[in-house]
Amino acid sequence: MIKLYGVPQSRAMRCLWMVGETGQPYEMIPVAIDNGKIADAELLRVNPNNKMPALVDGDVRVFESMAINIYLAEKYAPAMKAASPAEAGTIAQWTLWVATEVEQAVMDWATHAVLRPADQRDATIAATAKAKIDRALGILDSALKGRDWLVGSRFTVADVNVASVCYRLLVYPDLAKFPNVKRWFDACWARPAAQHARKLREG
Ligand SMILES: N[C@@H](CCC(=O)N[C@@H](CS)C(=O)NCC(=O)O)C(=O)O
Repeated sequence: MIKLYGVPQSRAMRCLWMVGETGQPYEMIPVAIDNGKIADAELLRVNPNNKMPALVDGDVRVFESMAINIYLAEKYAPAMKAASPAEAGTIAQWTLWVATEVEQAVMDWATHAVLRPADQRDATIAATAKAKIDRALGILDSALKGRDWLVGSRFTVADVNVASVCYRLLVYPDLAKFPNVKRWFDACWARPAAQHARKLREG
């Protein structure tokens, strides 16, 4: 059975969503945390970075949340994987884009506009992050003009990857300024597997 190491309150939620899309049975293995730090010999054997998520599927071991999702699509969700070299390029494009150009800004904005108590927030970090997010959302909005999904005309792993990294933007006040993104984001998060992953995370 697929083993997914991590807790839903971490980036493992992205893979919980994707494994739910495959319909495959899986086991979620919570990692041991000591004094706020991961202290889990089993996780370390699977992921030498000592970070979650990590995945074991028979002889296959994968770390990096986006790579885990691509593996799951390749192996278990044929309709969600690339159907051509062009689609493979576009799936990689959006996946790498969200991980390298967007993720940190989303984390910074969430930390300094939502998560920390008001007296521990840095307004400059929040504003800088918001400017980057607005720019990214503009790019995404143009890409989604006249289309339902990021790649081809069906829901793919690219949609899971981009929407799940943007999880914190579910409470982004300016999302409605990007109507194509809003329509797409709502459709992504309405999927049963996404709802289930959210429920596991949020309780
Ligand atoms: N790029 C990695 C990042 C993984 C990551 O940083 N995971 C966090 C939890 S969300 C973690 O395990 N942190 C523990 C640590 O850094 O010690 C991925 O997307 O899987």
